[in-house]
Amino acid sequence: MLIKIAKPSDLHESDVTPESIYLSRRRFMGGMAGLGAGLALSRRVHASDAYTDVPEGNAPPWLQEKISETEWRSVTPTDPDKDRIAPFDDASGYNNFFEFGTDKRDPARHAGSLQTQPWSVVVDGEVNNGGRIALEDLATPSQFEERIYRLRCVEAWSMVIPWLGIPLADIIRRAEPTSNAKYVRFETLVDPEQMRGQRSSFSIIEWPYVEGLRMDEAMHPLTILALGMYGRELPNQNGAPLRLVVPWKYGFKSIKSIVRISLVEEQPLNSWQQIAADEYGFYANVNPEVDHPRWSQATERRLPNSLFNTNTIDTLMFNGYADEVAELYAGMDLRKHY
Ligand SMILES: Nc1nc2c(c(=O)[nH]1)N[C@H]1C(S)=C(S)[C@@H](COP(=O)(O)O)O[C@H]1N2
Ligand SMILES: [Mo]
Repeated sequence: MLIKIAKPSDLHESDVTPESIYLSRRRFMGGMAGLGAGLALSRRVHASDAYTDVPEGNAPPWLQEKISETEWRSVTPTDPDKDRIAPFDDASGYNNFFEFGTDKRDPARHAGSLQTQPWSVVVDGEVNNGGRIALEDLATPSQFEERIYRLRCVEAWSMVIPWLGIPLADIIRRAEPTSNAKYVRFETLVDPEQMRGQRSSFSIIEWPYVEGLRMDEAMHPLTILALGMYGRELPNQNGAPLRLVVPWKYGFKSIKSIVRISLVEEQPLNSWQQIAADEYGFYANVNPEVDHPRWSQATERRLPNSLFNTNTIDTLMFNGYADEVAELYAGMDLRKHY
């Protein structure tokens, strides 16, 4: 399998970022190599050019420590022109998170009410080692990695976002799946008191928001559970404290604020498929050749953009990750399994 996993000393970030960001970022990673650099350093990162306008987070100490020990292991987008990291303001201000409303600005406005500490996740189903696990216990056995990925929404806009997280495969292995485990099913929190979108009586989603992956997709090294982005913990509107990131699939697969991970035998019915199965499938692989019934998927609007420059670029097969993931779908009719 061809995965471009860089060593911490082998930086490719100049490929994806303006030079000022690259330089300050290199300082950050240099410090990381020494480890023990700890919290003071991660504070400095926030203040550096790398992440200007990234507000200070409020992560618990264990998470700050894990973030400060992050390893550089990115599968980077490679087009130096188009694949620039989106400003934090765009990544945290233009969101889909229907639990907080349907407007792109609703999540940033209203997700502050979400209580993310303490947090626990139920791991259950076809496993020998399940149970309710505190987020800290779920995440700390794994090495944190930074992954700069494209995120391509089914609505035909996209961004490049630097995530911090752990391979989903780590969590699955520790759960010790039985031989009946064929899929992984995820659920988001349900709490109408904290999530005002769930109080609305005309919501099209039947809560909880549900997503699913085939086992080999879930175990794929590109698939991560993110706990942070831009060198800090996740803002609530991006799915704090724990969200899935599957970069070769449409954004709706990357379920936010996860409270349950179930290993199951049957293919899960994900929320968007439940709403409109003729428009949104289970696989949802980014595919410029298979249009949405109501719009083309051949191009995308890459953020940041403006009224004067829509910054329209070609959409790539599997969102540009075909070398890594195409073999998962060998022999499948991707028009049928959209
Ligand atoms: N629970 C939940 N997860 C969700 C959504 C949602 O409405 N609820 N929206 C999805 C969609 S459509 C997209 S494009 C991405 C957006 O992630 P971002 O806001 O971090 O860019 O989150 C996905 N995860
Ligand atoms: Mo989306």
